[in-house]
Amino acid sequence: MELVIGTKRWSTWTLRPWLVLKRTGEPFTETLIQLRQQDGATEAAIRPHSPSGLIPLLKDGDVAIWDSLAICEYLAERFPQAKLWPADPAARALGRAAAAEMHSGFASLRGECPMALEDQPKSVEISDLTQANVRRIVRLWNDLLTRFGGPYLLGEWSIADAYYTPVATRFRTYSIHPSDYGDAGAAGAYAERLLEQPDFLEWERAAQAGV
Ligand SMILES: N[C@@H](CCC(=O)N[C@@H](CS)C(=O)NCC(=O)O)C(=O)O
Repeated sequence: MELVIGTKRWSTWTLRPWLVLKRTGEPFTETLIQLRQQDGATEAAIRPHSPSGLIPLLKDGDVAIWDSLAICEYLAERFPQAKLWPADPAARALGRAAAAEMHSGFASLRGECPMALEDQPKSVEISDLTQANVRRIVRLWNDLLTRFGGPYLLGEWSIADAYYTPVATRFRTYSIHPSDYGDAGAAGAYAERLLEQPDFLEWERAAQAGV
């Protein structure tokens, strides 16, 4: 398999399926596209790979999948032994709802606080809309951590945790403390846990080396 990814410092959408693919334990190659190049160079680099002009893109034999969530679902079906979703249908549905809410939502947080793994933590003023996004995420994390008992959203690590790992990096970079948004500690500890995962640390090391 080949996963087309973007600059590791900034690319949240390619980090997510990369984390999921790592969990399968299957061999894969990475093709790295430099994001934010001038004069359409990034678009030109992506086009030969992706019909949508966006990455990530997973190539597996003659199949090419061009969306992060579709890639994760494909991997969950292709490698059931990796248990990327829980066996229980209700837990799986809640995990899918959490991942889908991230995939289609939180535009204010995403726009105002882009992932920047090269940056030291800094204090920034965030808008009311972004604060509302953070409040909702903290609530969602708390609800699932309480329901399934942690340490991850559905108990065991799943695709839902891959979806929120970039959020944990944003909380760290922009000094957003879940305790300021109604968290008694579980959501903050969860965010730290995501950032301690060996696969994430591998990605982060590459990002901090300038990739
Ligand atoms: N909803 C898409 C979003 C993909 C996306 O926005 N990818 C960014 C990179 S993180 C991209 O390809 N940007 C193109 C560009 O920067 O020219 C997904 O989940 O795969």
